[in-house]
Amino acid sequence: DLSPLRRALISVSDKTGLVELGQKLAARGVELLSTGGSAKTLRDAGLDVRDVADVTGFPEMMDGRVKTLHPKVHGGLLALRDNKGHVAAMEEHGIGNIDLLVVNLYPFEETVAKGADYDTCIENIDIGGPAMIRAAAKNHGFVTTVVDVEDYDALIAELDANDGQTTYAFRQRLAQIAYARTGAYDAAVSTWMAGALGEDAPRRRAFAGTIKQTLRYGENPHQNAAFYTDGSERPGVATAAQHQGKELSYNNINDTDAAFELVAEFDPAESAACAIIKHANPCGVAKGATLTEAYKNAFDCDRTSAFGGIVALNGELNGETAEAITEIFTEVVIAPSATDEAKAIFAKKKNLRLLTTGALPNVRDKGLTVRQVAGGLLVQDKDTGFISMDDLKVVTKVAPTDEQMRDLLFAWKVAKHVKSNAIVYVKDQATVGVGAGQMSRLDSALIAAKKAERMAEAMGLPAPLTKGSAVASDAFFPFADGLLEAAAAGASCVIQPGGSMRDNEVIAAADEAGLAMVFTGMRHFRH
Ligand code: 93A
Repeated sequence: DLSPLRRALISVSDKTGLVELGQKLAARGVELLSTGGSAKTLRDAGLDVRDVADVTGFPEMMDGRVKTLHPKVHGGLLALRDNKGHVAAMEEHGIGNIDLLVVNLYPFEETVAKGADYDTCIENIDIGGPAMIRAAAKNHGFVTTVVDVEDYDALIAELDANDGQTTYAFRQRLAQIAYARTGAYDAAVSTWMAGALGEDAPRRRAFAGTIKQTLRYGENPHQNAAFYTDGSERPGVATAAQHQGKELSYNNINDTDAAFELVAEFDPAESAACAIIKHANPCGVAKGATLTEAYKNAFDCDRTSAFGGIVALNGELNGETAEAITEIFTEVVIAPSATDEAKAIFAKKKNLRLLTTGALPNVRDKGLTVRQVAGGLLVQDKDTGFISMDDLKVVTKVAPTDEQMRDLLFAWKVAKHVKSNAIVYVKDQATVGVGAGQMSRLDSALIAAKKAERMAEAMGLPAPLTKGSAVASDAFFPFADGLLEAAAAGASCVIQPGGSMRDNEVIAAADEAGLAMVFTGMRHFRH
């Protein structure tokens, strides 16, 4: 898989390191072809260089807009060296192999950053450079492509290590970098043009995805929005089939995703489960002997908020569950599949959207999350953190019973999907109070307990369901107050990461209140 390196084409805007690279290549007997400015720099350093114009038989023209766009260049980059037809074509048309391409592009991004005028930015859109880079990278079976000054040293090291040749693995890695560069380059051009167009900019922008749908609007009606797919096959809102109802909105898509990713935490082989989402937070999550029971238990956590919510199920939607869901207004239902009976029941509710995905996603699949901030992107691994019974450390005098342990682990799974600060009360495999998105952990504990009280009143229960519940906190309790609030609400056991400076105080408070508490050693912030 070694490829010899006899001829190089060098065409660079940034001349840093150019002479040294030229010298090292020349010393290895590599023939150098080059464009105007690059050729001059090399020649001035005393190197022997052949002009591309000499190869093509055409002068560089139109202010340099056309200099390398020629079959003698592109044929030399694209020809398969082991293909008889390609070799014959090269012979017939006098095309020579180009084994190495060194290009860095017109400094479009820098030109924009300097605040240059429109026409100057346009002139700095490189055409011939990306064309050559894409051609050479495509032919990485034979051709080495360098698009970055910072890779010159690696190229020389590679030639030194392989007697003047390059390995396939090396060329493939450089090809991948090459396409990252041309992709980012065109994305920069598109982003700049969108800025120039301002209000009139079409909603199609260059991102790492493919546009699936322009949306009616974004989070609010005055915001334009679009939905992009990233090409992954992950079962979920982007790949789901929609069976009925109007187009999903931006908020619907976001909430449906939150609902389905949460319900996928629960293995359908173990138990049916349901998650109901409002404003990206769960207002009810439950397991059940059947999906209908799971739905009803989830609904009972917060009947008020469930109105107009998004429902996700971890199994096939059947007629009975469909009937139960249609008792109140629901925006979207998402499930791996749905029976004909369920579809027929939903068909009568024209505002309800039904999505099926074919399967549940694997919540342990690695992936990235991306968030935009002013001037940049925040990219991180998806939170696939998982805790099992063996990871838990009992820190209190009393240990949780098996039943409490099951509720604690359930609460912990839900807390991972609640915006921080998250406090989740669980009783009998169903949430009974969810406190989300507060700036203080104490407030999340208070709000969740208050909601449980209101639900108890509405349902005519003698005491809120938080009595005897398990409570999860997505991050450690910095003080004992949040934990004491949970105890006051009737919680009997606690799951939290631990790791606070005041862990001892918090553990002492738990012991005093007779609570059982376990530490996970892992937190689940979600903002
Ligand atoms: O205007 S271009 O898009 N037309 C071309 O045919 C072409 N070929 C190479 N720009 C072109 N280039 C670019 O010229 C290279 O990508 C490189 O950035 C620059 C090097 O020019 P010089 O060697 O004349 O300084």
